Amino acid sequence: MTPAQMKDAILHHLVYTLGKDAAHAQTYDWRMALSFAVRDKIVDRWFEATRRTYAGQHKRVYYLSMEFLIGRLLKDAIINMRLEEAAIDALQELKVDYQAILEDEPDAALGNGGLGRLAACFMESMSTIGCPAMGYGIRYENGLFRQRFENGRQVEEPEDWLSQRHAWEFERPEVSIDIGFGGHVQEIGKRANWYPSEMLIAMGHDTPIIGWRGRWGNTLRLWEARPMHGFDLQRFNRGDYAAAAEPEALARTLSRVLYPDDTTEQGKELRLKQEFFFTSASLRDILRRFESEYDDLRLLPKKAAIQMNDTHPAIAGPELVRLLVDERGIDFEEAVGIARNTLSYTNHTLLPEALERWDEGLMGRLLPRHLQLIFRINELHMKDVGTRKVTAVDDGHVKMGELSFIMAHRVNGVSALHTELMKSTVFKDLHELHPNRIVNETNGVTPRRWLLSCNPRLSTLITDAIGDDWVDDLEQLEKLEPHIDDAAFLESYAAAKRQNKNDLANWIAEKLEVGIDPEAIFDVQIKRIHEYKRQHLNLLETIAHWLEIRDNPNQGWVPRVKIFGGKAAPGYVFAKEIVRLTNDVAKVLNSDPLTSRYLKVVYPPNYNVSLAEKLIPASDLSEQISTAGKEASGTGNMKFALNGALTIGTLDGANVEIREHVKPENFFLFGMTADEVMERRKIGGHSGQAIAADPRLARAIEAIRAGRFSPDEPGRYHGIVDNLVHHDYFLVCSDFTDYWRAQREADTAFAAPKDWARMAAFNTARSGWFSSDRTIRGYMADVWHAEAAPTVEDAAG
Ligand code: OAK
Repeated sequence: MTPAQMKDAILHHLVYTLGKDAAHAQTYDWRMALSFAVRDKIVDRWFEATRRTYAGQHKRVYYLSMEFLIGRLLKDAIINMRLEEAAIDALQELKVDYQAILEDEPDAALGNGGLGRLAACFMESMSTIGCPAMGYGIRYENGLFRQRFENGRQVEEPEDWLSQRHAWEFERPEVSIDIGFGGHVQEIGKRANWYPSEMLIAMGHDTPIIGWRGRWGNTLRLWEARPMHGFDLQRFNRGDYAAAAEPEALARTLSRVLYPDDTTEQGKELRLKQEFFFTSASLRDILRRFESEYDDLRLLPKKAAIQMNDTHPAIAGPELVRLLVDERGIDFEEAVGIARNTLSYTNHTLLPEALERWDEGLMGRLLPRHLQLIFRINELHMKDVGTRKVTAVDDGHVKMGELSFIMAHRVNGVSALHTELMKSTVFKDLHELHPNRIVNETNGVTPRRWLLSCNPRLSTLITDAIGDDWVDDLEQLEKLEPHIDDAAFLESYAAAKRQNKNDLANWIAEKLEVGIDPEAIFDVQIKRIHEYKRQHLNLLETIAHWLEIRDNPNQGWVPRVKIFGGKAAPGYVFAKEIVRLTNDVAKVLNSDPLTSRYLKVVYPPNYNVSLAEKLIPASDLSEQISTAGKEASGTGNMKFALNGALTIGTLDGANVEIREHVKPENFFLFGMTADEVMERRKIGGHSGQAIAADPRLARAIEAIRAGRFSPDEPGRYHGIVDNLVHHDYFLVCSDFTDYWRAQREADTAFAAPKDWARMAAFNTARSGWFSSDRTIRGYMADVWHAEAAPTVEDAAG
């Protein structure tokens, strides 16, 4: 596509799709016009991919996920379609600011954190590889809340990404599926009829997901809840207007909001309804497609692989069995076999508070037939394995992890360490009964978004050095290794980072009115706020360091900017206190004339995918400091390493594998191992001991306790202090001393810029393995038994 053709296409959409005259068009109108122009190009390739999937009778992968944390789509689409030059030139001619257009797009924030972002990376990788796939989820009207700070405190505001027209989706009113809840069951022989008492409709909305070079395109189908019977005219005519609209409002509630809890289970009825709603709609859509092509349901596992992204879609097991037994007359045991061979399950956390358990009473009321089937599935499993030791139903609850395990032919962890911990802890008994079921598929990230698109300076440098094959074969980055010995290359590498840091410093000055020194170490911790992720460990080190600088302000300190980003779940009191403390610490430190040139703290509000794309390319140091054994994998850690930030981290999740790849000398390791953590917890008074042994830690805690960061309310953080001193389940105090040591090592290393640049470049060169393309190939081989289809030729740029 030439710039002139692009310009014509934009103007065409501006006038005929948006009904706007160029003279009056706003940024929004230009953005929509550009999006439609790009979308047109995508649609042809998307159709072609679908045609090929049908023609080749390829096995399809179905990724069921409650969350897809996509972020913005426009730039991603432009880059993958190789249309950037055309778009920039066309817009220049039209005198429209390209960057402003990109920034105008709201993030699609249909997820909380890691699990949702992983699903988005997987969708992009499956399209790049040419794996015929479809993502299924919920089209939340309100995505993850927007975060604002008011006097340092987090305030949540509703997110409304759909208040403007969404350029990337196609409404599919013809794909409307009835979903029932409640009611009663009538058993007739081996089958049953379920008569729900409440019905609503799931309507599909399709977003094309285009892969690199436009060689393949898959679909993300998101369900919107709609009422079965819209509006009650009788009531309206009687003048009861609110009641007339009630059924509609009630049904729509189901796809209204994303639950804002990351790795905590709330056990709410609406949540269970959301889970069943999207899972059932997806399965029935899958079966409808399958039955349009094949007439033998026993072929299902050969032609479809259904992945359950954590236990949120775990009702897929019993629902698929129900659809096969009650609606298609297949024998129960055979149905369980078909379902199991089709389904697989990914576990994303072992935190006890995250493991879903549904009250039997609630489940029986909402899904009476499913509860019956769960009991039968459970009995059958116990019979098959010859023991009653493990059970999916216990103590009046259905345990969704166990149910998922029993109903899946493969169960996977998301990093090597996490997978081993699954085998030895939560799924120990099940693993012993089914020793081949658990496999590891270490997470990955898409290099298109997380390097090519977000870091153009580094991308250009890489391409100049080794060509552009790295974009879809990220392990090619190893070819950079010989260049690392070249002083000129290293200088360019450092220059790219410096320019990214300058950009970020300017952005922070403008948005937060805080001046930061681009020569300082940019030390970044961005992720959900959670005790196990230990933002408070980072804060304690910050405070201790600040106090030490104050003791001796004229000793040449290595300047540092600590950057935090992340949201706390609205009901998670401790996490919200950490948010507030971070802001209070920032206020005191940034205005301290003795220290502020050496140490600043910035906490931009509303951390999201787009902000990550700004921060990561400008980072020097990546904070991956969770209590060992608690972070299943992490994926931010991979994005940082790829973009040349050095990690300061524990032996947790994928950090272990990152360290092996980038080599131990290019990684700041500290802290206890997962085994040591388990041992340490057994010691009564472990935190008191740690505090007594380290005066720096004692002084930092005392500063918080005495109200140095909350002079107007000295007791504000006594909750945090008490927790640290008396409980400290996540062993912040016990890891502090070693963390401090590693931080000082980072200072020393940063003071030798050439050595630092070499270590950073080595991180980039060795991060290729962390591409989600590699992860997807692993799933295709070990879990889905699916093959890539022959892809379409490259999109002409
Ligand atoms: C969210 C809700 C329930 C259960 C797990 C999560 C979740 O986001 N887990 C995260 O998944 C990521 C992707 O696998 C991992 O990288 C994170 O370590 C894990 O916390």
